[in-house]
Amino acid sequence: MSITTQPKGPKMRLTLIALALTATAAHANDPRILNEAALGGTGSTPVQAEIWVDNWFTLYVNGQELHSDSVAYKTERSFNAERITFNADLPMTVAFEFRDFMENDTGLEYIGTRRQQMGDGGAIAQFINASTGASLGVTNADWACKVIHHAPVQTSCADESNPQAGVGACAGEITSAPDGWTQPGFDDSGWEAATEHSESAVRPKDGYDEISWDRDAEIIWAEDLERDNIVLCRAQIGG
Ligand SMILES: [Ca+2]
Ligand SMILES: [Ca+2]
Repeated sequence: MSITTQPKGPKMRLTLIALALTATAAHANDPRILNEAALGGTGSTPVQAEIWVDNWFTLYVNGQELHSDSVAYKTERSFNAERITFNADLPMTVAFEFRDFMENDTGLEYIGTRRQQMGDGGAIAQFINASTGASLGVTNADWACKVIHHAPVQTSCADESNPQAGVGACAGEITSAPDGWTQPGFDDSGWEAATEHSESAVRPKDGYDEISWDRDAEIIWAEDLERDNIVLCRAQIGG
């Protein structure tokens, strides 16, 4: 009776390389990581937008709702990138509603668990002419933003054993979006400039690395990554 030993070395390495390639391909094709959609629409310029948001967004173009993050807002750890194409007339007004995940108006997540925390946001987007590849605009401090959900008012809320929305440290500053805020003619002169945040502060994950970001594209949010939970940001680009 003989014992046959499996050949090791090159064959094993090839198997590992094949497995790694398979895993990479599966990752890139996973719509939960990078969702691609052709939206059509009217307008004279074909546009491609690439967007990554922690955790969720809706995009309006020239006052019309165009697209929402394909991974539902309430999905835990819903990190993913979106690559969409559509037609638009330039210059175009792009307006995002960005949302950081929260379980309720305390602004907290994982409430009642050891992971109870405020959670943090962050968003980056770039727009190109899909025919020529020319950049139309990227997120940066030139964008104007308005916070419509800020909570909790004091960070100590995150340490409470039974945090109650609207009570004490867990109160919030919550308003509705201003009428017409997505429209090209809306006056955003009273809004704040977007705050640019570093990769090390935001720690962008799933989907972010699938995109080749323009070196000028910045991760934006309002000033407070943790307590500014719903942020409206807009800009006129492609002019
Ligand atoms: Ca988050
Ligand atoms: Ca938050």
